[in-house]
Amino acid sequence: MKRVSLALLALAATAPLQAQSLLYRPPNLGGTWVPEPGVVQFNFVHRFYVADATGAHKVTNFPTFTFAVGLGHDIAIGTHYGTNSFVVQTPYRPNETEVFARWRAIGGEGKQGIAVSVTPAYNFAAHSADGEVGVDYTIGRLTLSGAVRGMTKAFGIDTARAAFAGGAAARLTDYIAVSADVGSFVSPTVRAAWSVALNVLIPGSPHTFSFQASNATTSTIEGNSIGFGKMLYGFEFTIPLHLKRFAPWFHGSPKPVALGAPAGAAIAAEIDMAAMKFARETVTISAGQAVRWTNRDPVEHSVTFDGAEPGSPIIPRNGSYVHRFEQPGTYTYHCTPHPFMKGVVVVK
Ligand SMILES: [Cu+2]
Repeated sequence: MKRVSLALLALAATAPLQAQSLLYRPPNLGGTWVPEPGVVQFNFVHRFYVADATGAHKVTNFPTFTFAVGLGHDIAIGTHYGTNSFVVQTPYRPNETEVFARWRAIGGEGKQGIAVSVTPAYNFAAHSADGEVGVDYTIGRLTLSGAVRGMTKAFGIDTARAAFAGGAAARLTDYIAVSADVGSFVSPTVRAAWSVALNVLIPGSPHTFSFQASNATTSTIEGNSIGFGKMLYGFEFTIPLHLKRFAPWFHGSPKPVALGAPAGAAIAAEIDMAAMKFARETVTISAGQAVRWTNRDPVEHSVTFDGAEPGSPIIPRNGSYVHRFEQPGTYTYHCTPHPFMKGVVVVK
């Protein structure tokens, strides 16, 4: 029994983020990810090249924004918006908007084995009904990805087209992965798209970041399938926004919570935690007296002693924590979530 629970613990420790992660997908593949219900996924791809023919080092940028919302049941809806697109040339459309729905029919992000998703989409620049079937196969630290794409009117030209893409992401550690992909239309006259990336999970956060090189401009089904004439460099940043985080906007102040020593300890000093600081950096009390900290900030804080003295749990907004000091001494402390918040209690 114990062994089983230990194994479960180990699994939980290495379980992937419950958010779209670049550690499981190469840059030009949509992958099979679907945001959790109640999560808005905001991803930002930015690619550029520098033209220095005239010595002016003009930077040309190709940003694509992704917004997607998880609706539950492995379904999401979203949009890709590329502000500098070359997908539709006649008539030239500088911007490209694609709306999509995605249903993950099999598997889950970061889970071992096969995952399959279906992504119907509409590209407003091309006036084309587009779609993608994505397949991921994850085995250990390797994820292989493939996609079959179809468009009713690719590039705004009245021709139905198909494209294929394949790639892989290899996780070197729990925080770093390398990935690459190639995608191409079923047409020798259309340049294939490719990309390579170094992907990182930002420790202690739900964010992933990738440094990439590619010849594809916009991150849409069409944009990911056609190469531009130049090599672009850039990055992608993934930001899951948990809607419940915004609850303080809509609810009043939470009820006060009292943590720490039972009432009755003589409180000799009050310290507010406000504006990400301990309002009084040093207080002096006598042995046997107590200090009360009160969190006036909208974020959580803690009182964590640098020495052996036991400290507080996480103190929520409007929470207070009382600690009684039995022995004379100098007690330095900090806030665990914000280590730059520091204070001292001197006990005589
Ligand atoms: Cu803090």
